[in-house]
Amino acid sequence: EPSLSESVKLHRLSDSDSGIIEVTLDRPEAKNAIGNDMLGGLRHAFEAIDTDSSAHVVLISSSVPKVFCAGADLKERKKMTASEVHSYVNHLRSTFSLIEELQIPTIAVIEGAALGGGLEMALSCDLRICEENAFLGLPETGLAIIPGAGGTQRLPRLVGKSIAKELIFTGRRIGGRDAISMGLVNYCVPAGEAYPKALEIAREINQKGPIAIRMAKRAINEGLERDIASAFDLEEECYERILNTKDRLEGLAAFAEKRKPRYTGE
Ligand code: CO8
Repeated sequence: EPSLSESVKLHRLSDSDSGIIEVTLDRPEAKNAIGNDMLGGLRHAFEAIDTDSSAHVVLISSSVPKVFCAGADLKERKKMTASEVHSYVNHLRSTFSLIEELQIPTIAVIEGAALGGGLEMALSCDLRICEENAFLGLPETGLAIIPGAGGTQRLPRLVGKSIAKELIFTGRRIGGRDAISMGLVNYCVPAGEAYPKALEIAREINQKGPIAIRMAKRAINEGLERDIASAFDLEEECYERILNTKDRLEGLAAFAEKRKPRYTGE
């Protein structure tokens, strides 16, 4: 596959896993800090994935031991003018929104540090799997800034207002076990097991009706932003969209014939 930037690799799994796409952060010398090159690479990767109807689920992983992502690149930041910082942060925000609004599910594989913008990226994903020795935090207030790429909004929506405030006000790093008890991650597993766990979940999703998965994600994400009556309307609209699919008929046929369905995304 083409390399999109030095620090972001895009890879499609093979054979029956070919609906699974892996985006790997690969900038060991800076612990996957998000510089301009990585930001451009992330944007290209997710734009490509969003227009690929054969992509069904995305893993976001790191090739760097003990690190998911160290957040914004603080060395590049130091050299930026005020207007460059402004445009960098806007680019970071819109890239994380692109991840969040991707039509297909995304899973962050957190094998180590997920800090600042690194945790904000993971918060933009649908699911998070971490290892026991991972640590997560939003240290921004210690740098006299606030989480500016969605952290003040996505964290409280995920773990509640009170816990989000404690994590943001103190900037404290928490371990994987605390993260699971707060509902910040879906699973906390022993070292070395996050990737296999994420792959197991990706495979489960990959076998489902692709349009159904897209509609389910849309109904949940957009519905949570609406009042309940209009959220039910949205569910109905998403349901209507799957009624006319070939895959729905294939699902019924497979059930009747006691075999596995073969979905085509039509
Ligand atoms: N930016 C740039 N370089 C970094 C960063 C970073 N965020 N993190 C690590 N590096 C570099 C180090 O400077 C070091 O470089 P060098 O070899 O030249 O000294 C190299 O990576 C290795 O780092 P360490 O020696 O520290 O490696 P360790 O394995 O001991 O520790 C950690 C790894 C835990 C990741 C540690 O490096 C760390 O704590 N990094 C800082 C993490 C941090 O504070 N991140 C938050 C940044 S703020 C942010 O993301 C805000 C985003 C929202 C923007 C909105 C603003 C308005």
